[in-house]
Amino acid sequence: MRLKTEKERVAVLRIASEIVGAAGTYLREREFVEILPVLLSPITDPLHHETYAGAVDYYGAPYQLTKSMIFHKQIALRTLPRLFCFSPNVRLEPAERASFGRYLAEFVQLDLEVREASRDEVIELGEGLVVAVLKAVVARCADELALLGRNLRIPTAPFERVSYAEEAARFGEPFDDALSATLSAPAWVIDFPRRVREFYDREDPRRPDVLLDMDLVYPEGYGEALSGGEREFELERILDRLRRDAIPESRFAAYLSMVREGIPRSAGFGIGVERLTRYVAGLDRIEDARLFPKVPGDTRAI
Ligand code: ASN
Repeated sequence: MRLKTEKERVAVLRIASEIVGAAGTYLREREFVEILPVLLSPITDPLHHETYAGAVDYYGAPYQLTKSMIFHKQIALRTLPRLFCFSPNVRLEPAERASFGRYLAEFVQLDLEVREASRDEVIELGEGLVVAVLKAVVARCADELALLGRNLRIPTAPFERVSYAEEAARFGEPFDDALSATLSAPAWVIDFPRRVREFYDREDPRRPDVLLDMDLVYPEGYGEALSGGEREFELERILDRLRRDAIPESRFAAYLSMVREGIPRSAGFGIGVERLTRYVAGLDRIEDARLFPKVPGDTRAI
């Protein structure tokens, strides 16, 4: 649906607020510590697709607006074993992406990382988190869901897992929307090939070019929910990935000096708050999931 009344907008904002509260509670109860977001840094997620740079010149120093806190999560794990952050991300997406209804040039992701964790462990955590959040919304926002005409089904864990290679053979690439349209419960896509992902997701030591990563895909055509995986943490392997992806080491000098000192093995993920709100509230377009949305290409947004 598209929002038509202020009452509907209030209902969505209450649901979004419940999502943020319930997710934070779920993680705190499991000994996660919430850290404050970083918005400016010489290093940020290179992402796999092109966006406008988001560069800020500060006394000649090339700072960037955060695209994801992946590197800060890894470095922060030296201090805290389990952490999360409601992290504002600025990804100045090209205008063509507006038509998908699920991109914003500024959004918030719930980004988390766990020291010494495996992909299976963070998959289980993700399932628990999504189910807990949906249950909280159904229990506490029943009036809001009714007003929006949303009949939200609560999935049961474990969710189905499908491999990237099989789905690419079935639908072609990219396939998240086509796959999502066939699903009636969230499902994991695992084992992305190296060519479609960033250098920090860990390559399976036994299967070159296959990553130990995953996406969660929502049902009913709502598309991608979450991305994450196990991480590369050893200097030689990271340098090798940079070389193979033709990324100059100088771009990540600040990160590499931390890696040289040592960062822990880890796994984690980030789940988009507006996309989760869109799915929970049953919204056609992501701009209805928050106030002050920045739709790709819209330069009049405030
Ligand atoms: N936050 C994601 C992760 O932890 C990365 C991303 O948003 N690109 O894997």
